[in-house]
Amino acid sequence: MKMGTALIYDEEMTKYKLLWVDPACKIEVPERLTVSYDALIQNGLTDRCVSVPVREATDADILQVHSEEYLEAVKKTPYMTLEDLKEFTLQYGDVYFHPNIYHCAKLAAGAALQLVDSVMTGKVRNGMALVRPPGHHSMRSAANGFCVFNNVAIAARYAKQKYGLKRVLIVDWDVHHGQGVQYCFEDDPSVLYFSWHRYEHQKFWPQLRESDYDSVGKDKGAGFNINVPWNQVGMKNSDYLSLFCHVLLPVAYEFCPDLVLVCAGFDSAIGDPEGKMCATPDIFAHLTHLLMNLAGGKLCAVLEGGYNLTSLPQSVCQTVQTLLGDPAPRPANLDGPCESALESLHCVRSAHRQYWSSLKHAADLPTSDISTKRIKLAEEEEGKSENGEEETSEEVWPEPLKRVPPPIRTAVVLPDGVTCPDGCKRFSSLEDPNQESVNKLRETLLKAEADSVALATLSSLIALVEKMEKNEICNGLALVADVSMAMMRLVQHAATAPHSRLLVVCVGDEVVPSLDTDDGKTLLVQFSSKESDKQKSKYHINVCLKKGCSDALGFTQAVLSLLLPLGYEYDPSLVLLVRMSDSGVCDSAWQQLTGLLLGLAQGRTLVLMQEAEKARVGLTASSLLGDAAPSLGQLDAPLPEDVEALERLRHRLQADWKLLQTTAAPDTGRGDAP
Ligand code: X5A
Ligand code: ZN
Repeated sequence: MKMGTALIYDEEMTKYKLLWVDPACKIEVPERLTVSYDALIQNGLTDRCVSVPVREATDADILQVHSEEYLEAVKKTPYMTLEDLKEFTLQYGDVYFHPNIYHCAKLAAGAALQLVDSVMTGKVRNGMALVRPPGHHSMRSAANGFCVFNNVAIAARYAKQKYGLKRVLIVDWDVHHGQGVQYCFEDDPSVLYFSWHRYEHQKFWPQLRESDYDSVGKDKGAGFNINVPWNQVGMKNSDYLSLFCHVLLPVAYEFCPDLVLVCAGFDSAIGDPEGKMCATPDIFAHLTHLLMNLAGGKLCAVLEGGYNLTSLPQSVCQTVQTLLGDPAPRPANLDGPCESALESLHCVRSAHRQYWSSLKHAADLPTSDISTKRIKLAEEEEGKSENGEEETSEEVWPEPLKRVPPPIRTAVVLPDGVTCPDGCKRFSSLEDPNQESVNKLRETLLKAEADSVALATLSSLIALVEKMEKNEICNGLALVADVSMAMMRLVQHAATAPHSRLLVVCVGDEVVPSLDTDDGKTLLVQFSSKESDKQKSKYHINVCLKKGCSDALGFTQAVLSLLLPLGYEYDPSLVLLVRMSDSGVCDSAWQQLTGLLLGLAQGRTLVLMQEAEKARVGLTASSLLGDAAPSLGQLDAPLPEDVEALERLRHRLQADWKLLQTTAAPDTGRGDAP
């Protein structure tokens, strides 16, 4: 099933540049593209992608978003003198023209359309277009912020029209607000636009009132525009992940897009002179991964900004390598979100809770009035002296490690008679000549095992886990007679390894034998429909859903806003996913869970299932192999009790797990409910 990744690039788009002195524009250089493409070559990624040629967007394509007057005006720029170009440029903000930019702008928009075509026709699963000029600031009748035509907005209109798509999600992770995209779809409920951006209470370019969290869309489009203002610089990986887990992903799954477009700007990465943020390039592997199971995996990333010529190519590589299906690296040093990020998160959730069932129980707005703060800060700014240009220390960060996927992606331990799914490797410890450690473990751990078949299975599991730890196998799947017992044995085994951190995710009501988890070497999260009586520890969490795991959306929301943040903060070295025979989980939700968990522990997930569930082997293996999970479909809102219970559980666990926080201190409002 796994299809390829398109890469669209054409050197022609490096053939325009700033021809005069303009400090605001000097960072938008042709090298942005060449260093990115060279890095892809260096990492062997271009060879792994399907190279798709660019084309020029037609007038008709461009007119889907831009006015005729504007298009006609831009058409004249190739024939202008330098003086005329300068003059023409002056009517717009922070942009420059060049005799060749119109040609490049047509190619940039056309590249986005070629990408949409490649994905929608099934030629590839996903892809990225490396383009200049960028697009998300350009408006119906105006160039702006280095952008001439709005590449992604044009692509969204095109996708809707040509392929009859009902819903398109646009994720704008560029550090600037794509106001052009917002204006284009403001009243359109078929396009959900999410943007986070450096804002600093309206002090940062483009300094628009309508970039704030309270611009939620208009008329029928109310709720379909999500702005996350960053009011401080220096946002880190945990701030970005927190926004994904607690705003974007819950809403995106509820929206259920047919296609995901990414305004993929990398000026939100560390070292960027515009963004001044501190998120490391590897975070883009996770942001990409987290979007790759929406829309059946149909994702098109189109380059926007990114001006640090070191972090830009690193971030591009992280994105493309993830699109290709390689496991993401373990995210470096995650802590909780900072206070300012929490305040933004809190405001956005609160502004959108009337539109999205997953946010329905978000807390009220913080009592400190954020808009008052904005006005006050704006006034303060007026009185300030002009020489306020703060000096910037050069940011340094380690180069991301090469991501070398294990030679074997998915190994399966199956009873005789169950066929091995395509693409997987049947695994048995008996075939392994080098089983000293297994034999030793067998003696110490498995003495109690009377049943020889069970014994063979358990030693295979332990051997498999060891190969996963040694990076010889990425992930695995096993059918076992007794899932609880296999789980216990693996937990005991993990406890003996020095650096092991095991995340155990149990799906179903079966009683889990109580594990000694207090040393932090194991984090156990169980999803069930049974309220648990005993007080669990920080490392033993029971997520109770009234409808159990059979409510696909309710269950997925719990995965997104509880399990993922816990998982990211815990940072396991291995994930054990246990499917109990009474789980009741539907196939698409199960595949979503499996796919999402692969973002943790470098994709090292071992799935345990009861033998009777052999009918689920194929689809589980497909998820482990990296196929996109099928989308859940547009579903009814989860049970309000379940959403509320989840909110309460999150609130209770917040003290121990900072990534579960969704409100700024001091905590007020309904989040406080017992
Ligand atoms: C695409 C993009 C930034 C413009 C900044 C102007 N534009 N100060 O990142
Ligand atoms: Zn930008």
